[in-house]
Amino acid sequence: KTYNLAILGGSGAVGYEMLKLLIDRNFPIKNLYLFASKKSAGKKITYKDKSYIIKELHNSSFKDIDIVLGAIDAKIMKSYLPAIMQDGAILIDNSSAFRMEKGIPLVIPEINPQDIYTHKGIISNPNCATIIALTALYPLHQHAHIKRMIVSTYQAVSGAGEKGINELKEQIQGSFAHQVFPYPIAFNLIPQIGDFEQNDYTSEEMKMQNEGRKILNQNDLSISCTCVRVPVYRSHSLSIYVEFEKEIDVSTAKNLLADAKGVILLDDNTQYPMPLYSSEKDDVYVGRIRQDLKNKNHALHLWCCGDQLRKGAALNAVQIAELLIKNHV
Ligand code: 11C
Repeated sequence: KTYNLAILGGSGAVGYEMLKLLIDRNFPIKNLYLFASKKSAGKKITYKDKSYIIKELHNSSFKDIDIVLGAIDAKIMKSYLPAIMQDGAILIDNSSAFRMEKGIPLVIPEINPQDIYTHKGIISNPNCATIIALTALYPLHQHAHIKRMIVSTYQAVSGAGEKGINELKEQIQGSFAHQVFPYPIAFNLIPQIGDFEQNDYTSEEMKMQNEGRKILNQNDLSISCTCVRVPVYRSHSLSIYVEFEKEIDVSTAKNLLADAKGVILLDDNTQYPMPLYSSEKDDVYVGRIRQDLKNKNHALHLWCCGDQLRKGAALNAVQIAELLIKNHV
């Protein structure tokens, strides 16, 4: 069987990764349509000798579409939902629009693939930093059960899409103008991603706890985050302190991670994960695993890097689509 697919946001950084992955992973495609706003309509996107013309997104775009991969802004996504539902397509949405809604599965295929069976037309893709952190930590969680995490993120500019990449490029060439980020990002670090909430954390910082609780089905999970934008084009990095209910030591953690799906262990004190290695790769790289100096048997520190356009966005969505068709859901 083959399927009609639509990528919403086909002219953007995540949309392009979705296109590449569908082709490279031989997704059974009947027709593939790329949609975007009027501004990008008519643009030609080429991958592996095949070209796609971006079409303007309308409410009527979803006729005969089986699977919609959403890589557009949350508000715009919400406005198209009635049309998608009416035409009976399944939406796999990368935006934050529906992630925390009750009854809408929020899925990382390595962690909670079973949740796809509960979908009623929408499956949400978690936030990119959340996917990268949880993919790296889930094998340890299964062994020792995570209680608490303190996370600092180092997030690449492409987390803000193509326009984030362009802003860094222009600033490296000498421009000080900035529109996408609140301050110049070239040669700088900006400790704000998203808007500030009442508790002084940013929206991006709250996502890991809120989404983590839903994905792991654990309401008392405590995650405090500091999210920082860094002048790296691609791949988010995270420094994580993680406390467990049960005992765990470094060698057990390394063995678990060495065998884990979607994870590459790179930890021998001459080699460690860096965006340089993880960019344009599917796996999350994990290393620098150390025991906490005080909470010795129950807490670890580690460092991980993952391509947030791939596993943090497009790949996770395509994996969900693959699960759907494999299981005829
Ligand atoms: C960034 N993670 O790096 C953000 C973008 O909830 O999916 C993605 C926001 C989200 O800017």
